[in-house]
Amino acid sequence: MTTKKVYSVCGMCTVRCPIEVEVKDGSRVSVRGNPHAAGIQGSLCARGGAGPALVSDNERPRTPMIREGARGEGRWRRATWEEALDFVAGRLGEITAAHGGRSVLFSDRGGPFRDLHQAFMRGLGSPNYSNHDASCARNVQHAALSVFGFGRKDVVYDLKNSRHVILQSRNIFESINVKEVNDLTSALGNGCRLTVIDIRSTLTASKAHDFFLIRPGTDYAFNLAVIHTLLYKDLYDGSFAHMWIKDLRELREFIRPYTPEWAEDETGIESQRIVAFVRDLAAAKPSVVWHPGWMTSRYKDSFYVCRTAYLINALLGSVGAKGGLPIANKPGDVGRKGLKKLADLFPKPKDKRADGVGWRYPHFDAGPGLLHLSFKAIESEEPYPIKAYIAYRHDPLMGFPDPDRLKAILQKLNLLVSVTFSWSDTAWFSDVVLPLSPYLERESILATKNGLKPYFFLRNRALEPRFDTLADWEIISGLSKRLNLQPLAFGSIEDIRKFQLEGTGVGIEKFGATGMVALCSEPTYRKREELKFNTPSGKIEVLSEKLESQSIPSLKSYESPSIPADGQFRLTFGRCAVHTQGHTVNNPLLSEEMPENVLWINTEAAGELRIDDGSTVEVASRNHSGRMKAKLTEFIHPEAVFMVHGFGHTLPVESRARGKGVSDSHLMPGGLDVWDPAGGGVAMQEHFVTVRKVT
Ligand SMILES: Nc1nc2c(c(=O)[nH]1)N[C@H]1C(S)=C(S)[C@@H](COP(=O)(O)OP(=O)(O)OC[C@H]3O[C@@H](n4cnc5c(=O)[nH]c(N)nc54)[C@H](O)[C@@H]3O)O[C@H]1N2
Ligand SMILES: Nc1nc2c(c(=O)[nH]1)N[C@H]1C(S)=C(S)[C@@H](COP(=O)(O)OP(=O)(O)OC[C@H]3O[C@@H](n4cnc5c(=O)[nH]c(N)nc54)[C@H](O)[C@@H]3O)O[C@H]1N2
Ligand code: SF4
Ligand SMILES: [Mo]
Repeated sequence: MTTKKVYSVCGMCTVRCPIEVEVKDGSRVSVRGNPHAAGIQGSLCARGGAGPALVSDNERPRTPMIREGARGEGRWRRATWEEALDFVAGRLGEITAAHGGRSVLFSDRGGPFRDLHQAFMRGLGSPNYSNHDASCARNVQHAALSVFGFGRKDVVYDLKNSRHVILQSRNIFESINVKEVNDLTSALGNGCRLTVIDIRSTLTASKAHDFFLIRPGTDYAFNLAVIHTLLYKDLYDGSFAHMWIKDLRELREFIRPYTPEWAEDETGIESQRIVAFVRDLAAAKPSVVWHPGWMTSRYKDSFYVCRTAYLINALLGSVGAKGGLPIANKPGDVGRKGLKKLADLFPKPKDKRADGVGWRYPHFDAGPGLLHLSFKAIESEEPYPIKAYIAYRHDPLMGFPDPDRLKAILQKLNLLVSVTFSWSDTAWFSDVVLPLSPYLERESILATKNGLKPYFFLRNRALEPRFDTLADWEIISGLSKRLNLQPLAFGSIEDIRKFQLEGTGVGIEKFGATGMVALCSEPTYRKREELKFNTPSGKIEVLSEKLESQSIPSLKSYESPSIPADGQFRLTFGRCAVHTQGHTVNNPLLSEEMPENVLWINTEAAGELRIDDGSTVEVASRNHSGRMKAKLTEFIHPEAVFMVHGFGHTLPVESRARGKGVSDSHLMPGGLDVWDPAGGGVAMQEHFVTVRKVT
């Protein structure tokens, strides 16, 4: 028996935890967290543990496929890689010859390996590289940019050293990032306080010292009252504010009417509880993490919830502080050189983005733009036609609201390509499916993790592909060769990695021992006096020139969310611990753990509708309905119903997932148009449904 150890990166979700894979006899694998990685120390979540089942799953695309029937009909022709890559490159060549490079749209899942994709898009001459984030964390990203001048990942959540952690619409023990779970667990063991603000009681809430069951969509009111209490009861960190917060006077003026008593009516949370909570915060400052949120594409004012969360951190002096939100170090911050960028192989495209980001909307981050606005550009052909779309590890037909409408828009394309390791609604609707090897069967380009102690890391191939699938770089190189993008037509992963490491002083052999190369020896915090913000004033800004110049208020007056009409509920959603979005529901192990989603509904509200626990209900929006089981609980706000996202699959190729549960995205009619022009995210919790008992 031969045993080998391979350092790699989990691919069961986008957190991408470092892993150690043990391979016996070239085919039997077991996976655990990389024991050398701080905060991971061998652990994985259930989904990470189910990685080998993804490899053994026969119900995934096993060869390239070219569509024969109508889009979505499911008639396919199996193709060789030669044929499939020739086909895609040929079509891309025709389309770019007729409409220019800018007529190609590409979206992926962001993250540390995106350089390869951005390089490919630059090679094609298209500015329209995008990602999923308009349906995830754009509001919090734009909030960070507006107050700090840098992005949300330029600060670290120093959970491990925190004295009080506040999770507001952040279900940390079920919507998992393994390092965050471990760090918070260890902090709780050391006496850290945990406060959870949610519309329902989650596993995370069950571990909290303080739990606020808030009326859905009123978090902004809650945060305004917290700021009011900090300022008017003089509980904030005055010396930090003096040094680093601009426009404090304007904030104090604006916040005057938003008292805890006022917030009580909005949020349903007693004012004395808010005041007592703020006193607890003040006692723990500056080692406080008020999490600004992750999946924040929820409301039309989610952007302002995130902005106020950052401002509260600033008022507590936690920005930059140990145990708070210290600044993340990039290689340059610790005196090292970063990886050489593949994107720099080609010049930056001159065209404006089709989604308007960077010109029509100068206050948004142009990096990945806003995908729902690119979809609009496909529909309107304004500012110019988009004719090809490559969805790369992305399933917008599951992850954006109102898939029927999106399908109608995608019909305008001359080419729709999906690169994926599992079937998805988008893959099924595509013209070509390019099957990617699951992460255990492929290697990736080198990547960087910024943080208190930044490091480079790599994903190695643990197994040879079972089917006719390829690695990312093989697909991109294959296309680049055919499209005459010679600089990107690398012949081997070693060549790519050599290129990336040029000038860094690090050789590839340095990755051998642990799969990672640390760029400094100890976690590095900055002194309070040495913080730097990239805003025009160099300080944390309450008033943002960028927003104000677009007639967007920096401090928006509060508007109360509408109360559901009689017989209706606000549709809310989130994640569960054992599935990732829509793409693990058919996983042989995880589908057993949780085969379907259920509808959380308040016991009293259910009683009025004569719905019993476990009975089947029909959930309906204007033009869609679905059937699922009801879960009755007093621990959800009566205005809301809740379901786990990612269910309601219909594809005939997914026998384990098909027909199980309900898709939340289908219950959001017109949802592509419901978005926030201040924060950029689609607002997916601005939809209402009816629920009735099925007899
Ligand atoms: N209604 C509603 N919509 C939502 C959400 C919700 O809760 N409700 N959640 C939102 C959130 S938080 C997010 S992040 C997005 C997620 O949206 P997506 O990113 O689209 O979701 P995933 O299911 O993670 O991945 C999409 C596809 O990528 C494939 N894939 C996974 N890993 C890889 C890989 O490493 N390489 C390649 N090439 N393919 C891979 C999967 O097989 C899957 O088909 O959806 C958002 N949309
Ligand atoms: N197991 C697992 N872990 C994951 C993922 C996964 O798919 N599965 N996906 C990863 C990704 S892409 C993301 S973005 C993160 C998401 O991480 P989170 O943002 O933490 O995840 P969610 O479960 O979408 O939402 C968190 C909570 O918000 C609550 N909520 C809904 N409406 C309101 C409201 O109006 N006010 C308040 N205060 N709370 C509200 C929900 O009840 C839910 O418990 O998780 C990541 N980790
Ligand atoms: S959080 Fe779980 S699924 Fe996601 S990368 Fe880490 S181990 Fe894998
Ligand atoms: Mo997400």
